[in-house]
Amino acid sequence: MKRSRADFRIYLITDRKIFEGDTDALLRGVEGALEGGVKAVQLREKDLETRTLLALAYRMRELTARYGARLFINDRADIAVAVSADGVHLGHTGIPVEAARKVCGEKMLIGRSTHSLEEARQAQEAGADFITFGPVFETPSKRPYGEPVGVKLLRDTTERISIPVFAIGGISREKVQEVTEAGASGIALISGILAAGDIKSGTENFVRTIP
Ligand code: TZP
Repeated sequence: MKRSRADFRIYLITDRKIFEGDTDALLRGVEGALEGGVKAVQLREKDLETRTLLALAYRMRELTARYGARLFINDRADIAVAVSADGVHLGHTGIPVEAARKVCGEKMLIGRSTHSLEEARQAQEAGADFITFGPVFETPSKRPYGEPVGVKLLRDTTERISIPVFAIGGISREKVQEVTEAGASGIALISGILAAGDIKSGTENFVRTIP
């Protein structure tokens, strides 16, 4: 694995829509994943109003801290700082990495979503600690994330990038070996964990595959 402060291998991303919008159910689902061994969670609830998101972020901070797991906040560097998250995860529409670094300081980690080698290079040059790269495969909710980039482009990217690359998009247990062989340091996923019938044992299966 590439040496980095982003030393986790499974990066769980939240989506409360899987729980019909119920944030208590989402927190229970995330707790199941933490019990199963997840060590990094990204709170990604883009459509929540700021105060509601902040309140959820505090609860997520308390929960992840109890399990010794990292917490990242999607896009909102201000909320990440306010709740003492471990980092922020930036998409395309949010503030650039350099600006987030000014807000968050050197201690916090910065992740960046990327979809091409060029974006991956830019994220690294701008000082991101790690990137997600994808969608590698078709995702259950394909549309918003664009066309799958495929394993070959993932490999081309990991070979040219020195920060950790987390493969994202349609990652199931069966795909883990393929993406790690292509150089991914870890996997980032929503439905593979949160849509499982038994989230804890589903997560344990992932942890066995990518410890
Ligand atoms: N970015 C690219 S694909 C994706 C994001 C947030 C969704 C991943 O969801 P799933 O259910 O793990 O395919």
